[in-house]
Amino acid sequence: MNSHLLRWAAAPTLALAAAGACSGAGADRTVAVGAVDYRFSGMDGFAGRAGERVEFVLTNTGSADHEFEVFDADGKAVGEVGPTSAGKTKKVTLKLAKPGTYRFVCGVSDHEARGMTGTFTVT
Ligand SMILES: [Cu+2]
Repeated sequence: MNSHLLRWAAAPTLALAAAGACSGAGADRTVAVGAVDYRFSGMDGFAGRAGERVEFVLTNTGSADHEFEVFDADGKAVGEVGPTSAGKTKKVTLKLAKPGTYRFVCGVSDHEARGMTGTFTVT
């Protein structure tokens, strides 16, 4: 009797979900941010480390649309969670490249003036 051992090299399943686009792939951590009419929550006590990638997950529990835009210490736009409707959640992964005081605002209408703004530090 000849017995043939057939070995099937199982191809490694490398690419499960190849393109992670820009949703959390490679983020160093996730921060949940809340938006209501008219303030943010969840950013108290947040501080970043230069070079890290943070996934900001914005949940709008208000009734108006809200955004979450981030600017670095030079006032340069880092990125944003765009207009998010009431009851919805959207997210973005941003690289906090440089140290300094960053600013975040809601860019919808006059929401910044109504108090939807704040800062955090990156060291
Ligand atoms: Cu807003």
